Amino acid sequence: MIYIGIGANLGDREKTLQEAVGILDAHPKIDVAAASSVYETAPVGVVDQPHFLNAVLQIRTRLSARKLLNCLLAVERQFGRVRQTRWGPRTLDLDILLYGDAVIHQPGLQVPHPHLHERAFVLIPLCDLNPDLKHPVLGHSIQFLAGSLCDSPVRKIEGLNVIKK
Ligand code: X6L
Ligand code: MG
Ligand code: MG
Repeated sequence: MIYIGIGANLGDREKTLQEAVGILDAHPKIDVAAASSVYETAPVGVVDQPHFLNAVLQIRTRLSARKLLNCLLAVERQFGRVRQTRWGPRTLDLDILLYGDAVIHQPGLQVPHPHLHERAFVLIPLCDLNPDLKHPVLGHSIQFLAGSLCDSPVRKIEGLNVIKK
């Protein structure tokens, strides 16, 4: 199973998430199979920036991890993402969290995502989709990792779905 983290903290965050998921799902080689709830989350890394909306998608694709990454970066650019300060605010962030059990260390591409196991804004939404999923390196379940968090809590936004049906 392939999981993508999606986040935004600039502009119309809700609209951005929904449109980005629509664009991904419209790709001939990507099927968005499921989406978590949407969460409002306090910024981590650089704390002096707007709050994020974060969610996690489960997708199906036959694209390699590298090809998928290139596709995600292209969608980020479509939403006007400019890379300025490290960990700074962004209109759209799309990260490969897990690519099945693959462990990848390449320039610009690390899977599982290096912060996955310690970030509430990833683990809590991932728990919505698959709490029993095992981290391919640490061996712990997502539910277990979510229970060991030190991050500030995330707030579920009721009635907001990134998949427009
Ligand atoms: C020490 C050093 C502690 C670095 C934490 C954590 C850096 C996470 C970057 C860190 C550190 C990141 C999001 C975010 C970012 C997001 C929320 C990152 C990259 N992305 N905060 N901060 N949601 N809530 O999607 O994840 S910057
Ligand atoms: Mg990120
Ligand atoms: Mg990213």
